[in-house]
Parts: sequence; C-alpha cells; structure tokens
Amino acid sequence: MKIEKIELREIRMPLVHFFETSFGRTTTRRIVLVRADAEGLTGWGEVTCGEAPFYSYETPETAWHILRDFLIPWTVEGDVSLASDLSRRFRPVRGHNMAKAALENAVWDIEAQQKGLSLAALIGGTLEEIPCGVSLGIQERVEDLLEKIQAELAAGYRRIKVKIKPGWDVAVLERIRGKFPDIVLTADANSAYTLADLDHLKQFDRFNLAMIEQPLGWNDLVDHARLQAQLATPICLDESIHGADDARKALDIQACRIINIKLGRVGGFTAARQVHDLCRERRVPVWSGGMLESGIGRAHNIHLSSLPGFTLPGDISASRRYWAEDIIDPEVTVSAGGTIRVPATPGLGFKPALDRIERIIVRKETFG
Ligand code: OSB
Ligand code: MG
Repeated sequence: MKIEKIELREIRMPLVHFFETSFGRTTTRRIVLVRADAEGLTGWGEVTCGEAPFYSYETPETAWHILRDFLIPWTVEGDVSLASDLSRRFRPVRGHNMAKAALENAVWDIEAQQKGLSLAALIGGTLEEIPCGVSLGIQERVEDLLEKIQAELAAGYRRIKVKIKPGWDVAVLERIRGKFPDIVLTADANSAYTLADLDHLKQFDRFNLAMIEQPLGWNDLVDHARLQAQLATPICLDESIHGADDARKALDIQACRIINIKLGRVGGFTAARQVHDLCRERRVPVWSGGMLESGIGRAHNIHLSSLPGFTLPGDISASRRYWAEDIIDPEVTVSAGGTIRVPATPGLGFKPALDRIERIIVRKETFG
C-alpha cells in the first residue's frame, strides 16, 4: 500500500483523578496521535509516553521529533506492503519505541480494514473477551486506597494492582490484606528500589502477591535475577523489556516469571507479537500493561490482549475510570464480570471522534 498522508496531533486530556506512581503525579495527559491515510482508508495510533522522561526517556516532544524527521519520511517514501515491514524499516533509529509503535499501529489499523478483519484477527488473536484488572495510584491516605479497591471489586475487576514506593509499601499492603485477604493483588514499584533494599523487599513475600512489578532499575535485568532468586513472589518485568531480545535474556537468566507487554514500550504490534510468541513457547504468562491511554491506545491494547498467551488480567479498564469524555465511540466499557469484548468489526472497532479531538488539539502537522 501507499501511505499518502500522515497527520500528527497533540491533544490535552485532564484525568478524572490524578494518577501517582513512584516517579510522580500526573493530572493532565499530553497525547500525540498519529493518523495515516492510504487508498481511501484511515488508521490511528497513539504515542503512549509520559509527559516527562520518568517512565522512559521518551516524551511527546521527542516522539514528535523522531516521527517528523525520521519515521514519517521513511513511511511515505515508496510502498509499504505489510504493516509488519515497518519495524525493520524503523530499525536504524535506536530506541524511541513509543514513537515507532504509534505509526506502525496506525498502519496495522489500515491493513486490517483492507483485509476486512478486526485488528485482533489480523494479528492472530483468539480470545473474544479479555479479563481486566485495575492499576491504583498512590493516594493521599490509605483509607482512600481501600475505598477505591472496594469500588473496583464491586465493578467486577479481577485483579487489583497498587503502586508502591519506599514509605508507601509494607504498611499499605498490610492494611489491604487486612481488609481483603483473598483478592488477586499485585504491586508495581516502577523502579523505586535497589538491591540494597533486599531485606525490605523480602517482607513482601508475606502478602501473597500474584507478582511484584519492576522493583529495580528501569533498564536492569541482572539485579532482578539476583532478587528473583531470593523472593518467593514472582517478579514481573515492565520497563526493562524493550523487545523479544530483552525478554529472551530476562527469561534465560530468570530475572522474572511474568512479563507485562506494552505496545509502545516494545515498538508496536510486530514486536509485541514476538515477545508474546517467545513467552508462550516458554510457558511464561503475559498481560497487557497500560499507559493511561486515550481510547485509541486503549483499543489497540484490547486487540493485543486477544492473543492466546495473554492469560492474566491486563491494566485495561473502562474509559470512564480515566476520562470524563473519551475520544472514541463507543467508549470502552467493562462487563459486570470484569471483561471487555474484543471488537470483531474491521480495524480498530472504535471510531475516533474527530469533533472531540479537534476541540482539545494543541498542535497539528500534516505530511505527505
Ligand atoms: O508501570 O504500568 C505502569 C501508568 C503510567 C506509567 C506506567 C504505568 C502505569 C500504570 C497505569 O500502571 C495502567 C493504566 O493505564 O491503567
Ligand atoms: Mg508497570
């Protein structure tokens, strides 16, 4: 196919409630959207990076630069036969996976429509419904967190993940387990600890967590392997896994027993599928992480989670939990049983609401 036109838009979306992790608090998202047009069809992608370079080094500014000056020119020149060709074409750019993913995923959306398939069907997804969990940020008071957990369980969510950091960990988990002894509970540290905290981290074993996510360095594998050897709780890696090579190395040295796959962090559907396939071969469970996405990124995550190795609930929840008004129609909803139905119509299966997007746009550039 010939990609005739690509548009970048940056939008601002205030969160319904602030979201706080060990690296800081977010109140309003800055989101870069990619729209690609080819042969009468339109595809959409979302750059999932944070506003500041705290989760990874990417920001909306770096993504705009890498897309405008490298990835977009390489996409509009010549033909693209398959969306999966783009990851090879983008390889000379080191890293910047979230910028790459946004454009690659927009082209996957187009390819699915051309073939009359849902994105899930195009990538080989088999699950018609996906199990959902929630990620709860650090709160002002432990009581606020306990109330939120209660409400999310009542809404049907199947797994509760809480953000932790030094000073908001053991005592908080103690309170949660006191009130909810049997729920599926996980904790995400977003790299807030080091191996010097080994004795402290060992205390987590008594909370029967389904996993502890990314306790150590954002790009580390080796120290995580040391830690895993000393912990009963399975480690799940998030930040450290940038593609199938990292996943293979992490599993070879037993740095983790579970992997969180994020489309943006690994660079799009092609790489995400490679990580999934490797983990499936090795019987390692995976799940889809989230990055406080708008409906567009959220929809991509839903399709990804239809692959058969996604056996654990993902951080994919209802639009309403984040947005007063999402930018897709219909918005993402979750059943009383805590599941989301994977759309079966061609492409994304959700319609970007152009009028709403135009109302919250802060910049736009057209290429091609
Ligand atoms: O580590 O999973 C993470 C949000 C921003 C940055 C990193 C993470 C998160 C989440 C939110 O946990 C998950 C969601 O989008 O619901
Ligand atoms: Mg995480």
